[in-house]
Amino acid sequence: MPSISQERREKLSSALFKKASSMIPGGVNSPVRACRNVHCDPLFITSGRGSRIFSADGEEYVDFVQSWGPMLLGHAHPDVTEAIIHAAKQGTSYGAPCPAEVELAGEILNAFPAMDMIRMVNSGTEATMSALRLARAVTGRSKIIKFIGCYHGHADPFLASAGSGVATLSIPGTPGVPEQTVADTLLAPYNDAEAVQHLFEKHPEAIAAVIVEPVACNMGVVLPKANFLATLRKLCTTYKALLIFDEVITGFRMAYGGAQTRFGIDPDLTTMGKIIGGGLPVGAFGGKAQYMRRIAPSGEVYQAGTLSGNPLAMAAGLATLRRLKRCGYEALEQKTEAFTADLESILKDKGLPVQVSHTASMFTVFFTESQLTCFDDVQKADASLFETFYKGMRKQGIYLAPSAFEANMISFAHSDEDFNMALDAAKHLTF
Ligand code: KE4
Repeated sequence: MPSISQERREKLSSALFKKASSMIPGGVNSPVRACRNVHCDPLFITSGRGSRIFSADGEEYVDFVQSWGPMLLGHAHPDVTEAIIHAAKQGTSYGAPCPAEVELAGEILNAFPAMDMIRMVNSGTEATMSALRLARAVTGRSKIIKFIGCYHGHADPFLASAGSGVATLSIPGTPGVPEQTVADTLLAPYNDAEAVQHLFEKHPEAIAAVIVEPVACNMGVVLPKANFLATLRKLCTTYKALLIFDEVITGFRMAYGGAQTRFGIDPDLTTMGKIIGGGLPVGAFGGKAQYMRRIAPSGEVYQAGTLSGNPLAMAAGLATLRRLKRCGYEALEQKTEAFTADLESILKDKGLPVQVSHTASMFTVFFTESQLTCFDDVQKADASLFETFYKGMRKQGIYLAPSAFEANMISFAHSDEDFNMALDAAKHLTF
């Protein structure tokens, strides 16, 4: 890999971006990839291996995005690629049940004891959209509570002050979503259980569900305060609403059993994605049998998908989970803790207002010394310092999330060399 200080070439990526922009809105197939709020062109990536990715310009980067979460084993893990190749040689889709769906369902349900049943879909958005429909059907109620700055995919009901892409692009809600659709979406600040209590007191029999990221990752990494999640559990039980844990990111990352196992909270429904597909398009929603049986065709709540349970995606997910079961999560968390502590002190030594929020194998660099409990707090972070940080690290071969409203991801493939390269790059930064 070229030396830290040598600037990376990006011309071919920029040429590709120009061409893409004439055919694909914003030149990307998902907004956050466009690097708009750090005012630079995105890199076009041609391959990945372990902790590294390789650009169309022939440059190598230490990758801390890891496809926004799925690649907890790192890129092109042989278990996963071999499983996909093997499955592909049999065919790619049957539109009929296949054994791998049963196996993957079993692996996930074994790891998440709060779930009795699960339905595979093709993205996190499909998972949360379907879980919401189920909660509304089960309770006969329409309103939902979500938290400002949390992101649950781009289904209409959730696009009211969402985090992630929408927050990065500072679009409060979005055109195209009818007023009446978000009229039933009640908002509360993350970590504010009192606000949730007030909403329940105001609408005691109208709230179908509370949906929450058990660790907020889409406003950057913001941890739940002690008792926040437990209080949500109590309130949902008291008011007969369903508690939905959106574990699209935290599932199999916070622990092999996700955040719910780590925090000891028993949600009624769980939504998943990313890691369970090993990099292929998979989402899932699951929960107590009494609810899940209401999903068609066992029940009357319609939900469907041509490629749900796709054999290649199931093979990739199965290979990933089976390998993860043998991985040391605690050791990875210790590496993350050590790396983020060093990164924070390097940046602080430059006199910057900075904190590196982290948990498990995720981290976000916030250029603010304010407390980090909710979306208003993270808004105080200095965007221009973040841009300088992002660009300076990328020039030195360190590929970070191009937004302070995202979580950077560390995989089991990241080595001490990777961490040291990132720390050296940070040392070379000038602000
Ligand atoms: P997808 O539809 O993108 O598979 O999942 C939506 C989703 C649902 N819930 C949570 C907690 C999520 O984080 C996501 C998607 N995450 C973003 C990044 N934070 C995906 C990246 C992107 O939008 O390109």
